[in-house]
Amino acid sequence: MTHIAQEREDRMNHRALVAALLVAVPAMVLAETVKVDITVKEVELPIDNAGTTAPMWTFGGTIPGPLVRVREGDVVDFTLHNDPQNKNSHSMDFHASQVDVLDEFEPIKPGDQKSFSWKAEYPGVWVYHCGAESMAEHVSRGMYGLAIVDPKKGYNKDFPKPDREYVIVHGDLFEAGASAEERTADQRWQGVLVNGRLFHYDPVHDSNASLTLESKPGERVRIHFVNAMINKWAAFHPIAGIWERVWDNGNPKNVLWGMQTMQVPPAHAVTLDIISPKDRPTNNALLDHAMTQALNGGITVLMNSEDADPAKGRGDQLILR
Ligand SMILES: [Cu+2]
Repeated sequence: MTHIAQEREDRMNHRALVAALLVAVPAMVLAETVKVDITVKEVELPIDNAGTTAPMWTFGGTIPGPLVRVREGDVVDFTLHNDPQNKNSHSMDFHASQVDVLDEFEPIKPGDQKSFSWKAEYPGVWVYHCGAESMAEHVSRGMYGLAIVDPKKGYNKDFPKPDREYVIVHGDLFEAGASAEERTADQRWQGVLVNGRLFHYDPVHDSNASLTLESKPGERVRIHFVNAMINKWAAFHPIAGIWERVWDNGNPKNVLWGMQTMQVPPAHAVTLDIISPKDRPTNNALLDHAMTQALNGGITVLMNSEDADPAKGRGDQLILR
């Protein structure tokens, strides 16, 4: 065979292979590269429903920081920006990544930026946080968020598609002037921030609360719960309900059935489903059942009624702000 004929045959074989792959593609979900940029901002933020503010440090200006959602197998192409207005160095530690703590997670100065990539190898719910010195201060001033890595296989009978999904992140509120050492020793602790505010979604304990989680009777509501408190374990329980299933770390392989109270250590996350009775409107209180933590901010009301707002728990309303 001449050189040219061989080349032609190679090209045809290559085309046949590409055609075969294209036929197979609709059944597969192709991995993507997802670009994520987050800017650290040191800002005054409201920490309760009355609008009381405190000096907080944040990813992107909110507590928690932006929800990063990708699919198992995707590559996250990440850039951290440290706003030039800030006074402190900051870093990013994605629990979902497997990299080098001294390289990717190194702190950067105000005005600097740092890029790194990581592959989402495991499905689940993963904390991210700042790891700059003192980590106790940076995290307890609000520098945390979460990444949800959806399973490559998608939903099935063992990991059913929910009707609604909500994110609840519990973090600490210390007195604004508490030092790094005091925070580390759990001194001058004031309460539990639920997605950045005390009693954020609890009009029962705070008459200034204007938001609650909502669902219709009988819907499957999936809660992605993150414990971002630096020293305290959370005891996450749905009053007047039962966790139908719980997936530890949010991984579909780690399933528990019919649970009451889930222990969630600092810097860990779980995914929990609750299904309310179909036949009548009901309410649940989703709380940290450790009483000091419940009664100092860590309670959320879930209202199950036919009037449930169809937008809540869907689209960009997983974290109610
Ligand atoms: Cu920081």
